[in-house]
Amino acid sequence: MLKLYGVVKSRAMRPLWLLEELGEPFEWVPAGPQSEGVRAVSPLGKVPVLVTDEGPIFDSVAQMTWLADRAGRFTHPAGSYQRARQDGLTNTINETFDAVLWAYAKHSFVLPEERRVPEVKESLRWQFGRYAAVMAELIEGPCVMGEEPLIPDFLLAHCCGWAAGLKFDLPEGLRAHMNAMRARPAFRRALARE
Ligand SMILES: N[C@@H](CCC(=O)N[C@@H](CS)C(=O)NCC(=O)O)C(=O)O
Repeated sequence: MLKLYGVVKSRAMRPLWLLEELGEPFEWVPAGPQSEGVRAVSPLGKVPVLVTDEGPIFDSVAQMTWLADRAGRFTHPAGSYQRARQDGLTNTINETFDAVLWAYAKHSFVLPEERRVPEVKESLRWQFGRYAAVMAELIEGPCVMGEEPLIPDFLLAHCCGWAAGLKFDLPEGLRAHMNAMRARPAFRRALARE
């Protein structure tokens, strides 16, 4: 059986949510970054780690992609033009949302205090605002690529929840998308995990 290591308040929420959407049986192993349990399955010590019969998979987007491809759900088929567009959106969200939020977190509390540059945070907040405005325009509606949610929808909704927690401004289009995604029963089930 699949085993997912992580904590709800981390990027582990992404594969956790997708597993709930898919109704796939899995074992949830609540374990924080750099904990002994996580380091036993990942040399990076980062969460999430998805342990499969064939070995561990690192990185939340790789895990979501693998789960979606296997199930043939929440994704366009690999090799299709639509999949290339989908991957373009996924990678763009990673680059413009995840990377900016992560840099903000690193300079807030992740890095050792003497390595933090708090001055960069205002610039990151500004960058996020610019990217958010563009992303809001890219949403075809109600989901990123039309009617049905795909991997970039889960990623975007997760990043927007993260941003909202940091009191970043979210354009109305992104807030509406996030709220609609978070109203899904699978999200509520994932959130209820310890
Ligand atoms: N790109 C990776 C990033 C994983 C990551 O940095 N996870 C954070 C928690 S959300 C972590 O484990 N941080 C601890 C560390 O960097 O040592 C993913 O999407 O899974």
